[in-house]
Amino acid sequence: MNICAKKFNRSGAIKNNNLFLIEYCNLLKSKYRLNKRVLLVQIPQLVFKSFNPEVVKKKGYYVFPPTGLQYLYEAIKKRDLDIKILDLNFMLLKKVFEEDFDYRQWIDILKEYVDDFDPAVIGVSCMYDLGIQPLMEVLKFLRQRNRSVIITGGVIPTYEGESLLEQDLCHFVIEREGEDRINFLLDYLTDENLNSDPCSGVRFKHNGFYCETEGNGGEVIFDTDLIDSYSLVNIREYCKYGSLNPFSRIAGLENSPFAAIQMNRGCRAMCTFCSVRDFIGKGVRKRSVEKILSEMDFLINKCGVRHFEWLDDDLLYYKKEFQNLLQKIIDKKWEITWSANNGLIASSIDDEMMRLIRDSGCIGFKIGIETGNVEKLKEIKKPATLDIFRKAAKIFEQYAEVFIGGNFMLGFPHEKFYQMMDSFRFSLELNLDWSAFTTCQAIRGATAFSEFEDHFISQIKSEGENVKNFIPTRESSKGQLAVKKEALKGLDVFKLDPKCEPDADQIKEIWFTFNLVGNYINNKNLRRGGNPEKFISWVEMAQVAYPINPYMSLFLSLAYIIKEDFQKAEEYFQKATLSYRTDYWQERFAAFKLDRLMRNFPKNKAEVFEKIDDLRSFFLTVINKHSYVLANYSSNN
Ligand code: B12
Ligand code: SF4
Repeated sequence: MNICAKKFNRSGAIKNNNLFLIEYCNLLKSKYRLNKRVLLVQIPQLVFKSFNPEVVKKKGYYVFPPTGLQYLYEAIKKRDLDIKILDLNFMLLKKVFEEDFDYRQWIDILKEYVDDFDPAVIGVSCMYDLGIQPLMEVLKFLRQRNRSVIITGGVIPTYEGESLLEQDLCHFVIEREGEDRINFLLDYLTDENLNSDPCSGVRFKHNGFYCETEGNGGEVIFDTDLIDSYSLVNIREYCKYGSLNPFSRIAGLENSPFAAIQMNRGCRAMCTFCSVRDFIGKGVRKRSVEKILSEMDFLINKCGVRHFEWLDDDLLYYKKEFQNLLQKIIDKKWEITWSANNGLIASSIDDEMMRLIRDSGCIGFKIGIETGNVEKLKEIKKPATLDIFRKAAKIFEQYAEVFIGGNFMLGFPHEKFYQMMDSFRFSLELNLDWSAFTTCQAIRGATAFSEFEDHFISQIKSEGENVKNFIPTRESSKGQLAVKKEALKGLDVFKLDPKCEPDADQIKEIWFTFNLVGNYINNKNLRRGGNPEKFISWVEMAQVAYPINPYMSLFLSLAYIIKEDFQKAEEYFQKATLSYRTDYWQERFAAFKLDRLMRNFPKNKAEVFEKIDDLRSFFLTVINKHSYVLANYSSNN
């Protein structure tokens, strides 16, 4: 069998004979006297720096089931092993929710679990930068405990494997998709050799050498269902302690279970700021419609699931199959809802697709737009043009029941202010239900950030201390921005030099202004003919994560006046009044003329429209004035 290992590190140490894998596994086997117990661990998905137990009580944190680990379980369940999944994120939220547990002691949950189960092999998953801190804490604890073989996988270990091995934080790093690789490794780590195909991408350090196995690329034939794995994941309970995103809360099923589901792996595109192509490989692999339907059937009829969230990066790629799936969902009359917050590709949406999307229970989705600047759109290799988005937005107008948001990013490498303004103006033009602006984050494996190696190394060295959130106000538990004094704020951001490249602090202020003006003052659902229900359901759900944000309360109050629910309107007005008393919010409200609105608060629907119209025309005048200046720069014009 061709099992060889090759050099993979930058420092030049080489071992290119895969017998070292066998040698290393034998060494570990004798050292740890391996039993048959395997534990797969999902780390917390929350940011401890801004953790707020009150938000837990309102189910404001993410509680995604450990889908990646469930796929691993399905791949290795045929082995003679006793396998368990520990979702530390779920356990932590549950304990805080039920027992007033001190969240800082979360590692104790793991301690207790491993002491009890005493697994021989522990696999730990980490999917993004914000997980670096908990990942390091988990690995340090497990290595100090020194009773198990530690394997780590997912996005961060894939790109930071060398560093994790160098610090002796684990025995193996498994890169990219894990199913085939973990089977290949278990052939040598356990006494049961199932002759799995050798795969590349299993890394380890042996006798001072960094080794990586060789074999096939580990691209998984992706057509399994996750039914058995749900015996290890109590999906019924997830909805009690958090949410997947505002959609899972909007579904209006307070205590009905939700689940995550996947049809395809990979994406047709290769956007420069995204790592999907590098991580999953070229092309898109799909699961059969039958497998997906049987998984859904099980989740609906055996676990009571009422809402599904698609995890796909390119859900619409297999258009015919997806439409077939949607039609079958309609025929089954399951009366479920679904959403796709991760984003759909606009060019695949036509009228027929939208009809099926709506009729099969979709309550909402996002489309990836990222930028409204023509040159940036080309530069980032987004598979779209502004006209494709315009065409899609036109179709969306006919499907007002579905909540449709656009994803935009601010602060691409070398992005100039006029390009950000193009995005903002385009978001106003498209007039979707929501424009989700986030700040661009350097992510591993994306070509746009190939020169960010030092930044990534510093994140690992600082054990995740300096990792920033992609929504700036999520960095503090009070939901407030902390930026340097010189950054222009409020309307002044429009005075920025069009050619300047705003720094990180300035981008946060631009984000604040775009979000407030675009999604609140200019929201189409707060205008005549709009649907205030949509605004209310989205913002009420989003507010769970920002309980003391006064502008959310203020605009919710206005939306309830439009709905003529004056009691609710008053409640939100009081809430806004209470939290707006701080210097921080008074300054912010004054900057957007919201203080005046608070003082002369509208009493009825007509007054709300009138006052919001006034505000809107004031802001549009400011924006248009600057658009005139920007016209000299932007290739959009
Ligand atoms: C659901 C999701 C989340 C969930 C949490 C998921 C989790 N389990 O932790 C939430 C909503 C919290 C989340 C948040 C973020 N996410 Co996210 N998220 C996803 C999403 C859509 C699905 C993940 C998933 O379940 N995939 C399906 C399973 C089957 O695949 P998998 O998890 O990759 O698992 C496989 C392998 O990774 C590997 N593996 C994983 N773990 C382990 C462990 C071991 C031991 C082994 C051997 C193998 C292994 O084997 C698995 C089976 O093949 C992915 C995109 C995608 N489609 O995958 C993005 C993705 C992971 N997120 C990403 C990012 C950037 C984020 C954010 C930082 C920002 C953002 N813009 O979304 C935030 C920050 C979170 C925060 N706390 O504020 C990026 C990561 C890219 C990168 N290079 O860093 C991705 C890839 C999206 C993208 N296209 O850019 N996310
Ligand atoms: S379309 Fe989305 S998932 Fe696909 S490469 Fe671009 S950003 Fe990534």
